[in-house]
Amino acid sequence: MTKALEGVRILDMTHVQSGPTCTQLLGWFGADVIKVERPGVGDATRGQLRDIPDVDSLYFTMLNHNKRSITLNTKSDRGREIFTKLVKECDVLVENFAPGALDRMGFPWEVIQELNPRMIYASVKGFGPGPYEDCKVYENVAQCAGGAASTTGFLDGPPLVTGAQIGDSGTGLHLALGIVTALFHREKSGRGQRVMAAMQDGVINLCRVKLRDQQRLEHGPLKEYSQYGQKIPFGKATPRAGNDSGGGQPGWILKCKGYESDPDAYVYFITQAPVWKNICDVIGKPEWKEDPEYATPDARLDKLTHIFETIEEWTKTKTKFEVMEHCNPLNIPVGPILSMKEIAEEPSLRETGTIVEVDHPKRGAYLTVGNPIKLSDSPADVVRAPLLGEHTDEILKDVLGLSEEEIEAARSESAV
Ligand code: CAO
Repeated sequence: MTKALEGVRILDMTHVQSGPTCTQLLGWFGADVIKVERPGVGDATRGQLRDIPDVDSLYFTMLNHNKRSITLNTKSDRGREIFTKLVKECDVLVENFAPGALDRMGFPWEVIQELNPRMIYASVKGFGPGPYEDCKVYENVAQCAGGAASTTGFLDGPPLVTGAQIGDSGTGLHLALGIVTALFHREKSGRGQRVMAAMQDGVINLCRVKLRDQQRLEHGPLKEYSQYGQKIPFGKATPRAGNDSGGGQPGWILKCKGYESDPDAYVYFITQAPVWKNICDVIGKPEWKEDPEYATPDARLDKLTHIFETIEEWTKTKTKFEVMEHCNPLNIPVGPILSMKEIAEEPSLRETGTIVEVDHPKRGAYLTVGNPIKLSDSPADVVRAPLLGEHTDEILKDVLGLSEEEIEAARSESAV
């Protein structure tokens, strides 16, 4: 069975997290991803957060599956020559260097376009054009500058960053969509184009509902936020909402049986309006079904804290999985707070290929996250990340047609 992106060749100049998540996705869809790394150094993450001495870190291996690695010094003359050939042979160039790095190497967009008019040149940068365009950016900077941190956390605490890597992996996803869209466009136009995804923009996109609330604030308090019922006045900006649901159906995180010793014995509970009567029955409050103080969503808005405290009295008598068992048949939307340990051990996630065990020649078996996007006719096989320069000779020979002598010359000049 052919893969969706088979035949598409990616010149992967990415490093750290945002860019590599993008090219890993393209690799899962079947593209030939050629990861270019500095000789002897490679992607900095190979050596970061190592759990086993002298073995590529999980940080690197979990972000670089389904790629081939070539080492190439793109700042040497011979290296630039080889890189120029690669530009001509590839369909997409992806990079997430600090602003201007590729220009300084001698490959601005204009040069790339001239070398290969069909080339799609895709970049992640921290910020788009404007006052911060020259800044280097990491995950948490993007979360802060994109509005996520100011709206995450509890009302009486400082801004909080989230564990979900919305700045890096989130922007990698955005960029991947931009690339396949540009590939689709190229089918009609015959030309490549420049694709840009700024991490700040990606986070703002994911925080869209918070900009919604910012504008709603001008017309009165945000009644679905717990602080409304707690009679805490709203300020000028969208506040931190704790565990409030963020949608039209109020929700909160509630303690379950064992919470005293298990930090993850909690459940997310949504008081969805259409199943309110079922909720009243299950928590032992049938009188709330007809009580005008509780019977309608509007009447409940100023009592959410009390309502969730009452529901919690019930959830505390059950494990998070028992809460699921009781609520799911009644169509009450609830979700267990799963620890990473529970996720790693969950059999159904192994079966769908969302959690995959991979074998690595130096580290042995490790777990990774497979492709979360499932295509029926193009299933993703997860292939271990390459060792540094593992495919240098193979790529120089098969993709560029270099002879043994030419490869040896490049090696003697430390270009590869
Ligand atoms: N051969 C020769 N030189 C190479 C090379 C190669 N194969 N690959 C990279 N280099 C050079 C680059 O040209 C650059 O050199 P100059 O500074 O002289 O132009 C240098 O290596 C390092 O690039 P960098 O500045 O991008 O790396 P950094 O570690 O200092 O910064 C980061 C890292 C992530 C802050 C920065 O790349 C960045 O802001 N990227 C854009 C935003 C982004 O993607 N951030 C998310 C990263 S994941 O958290």
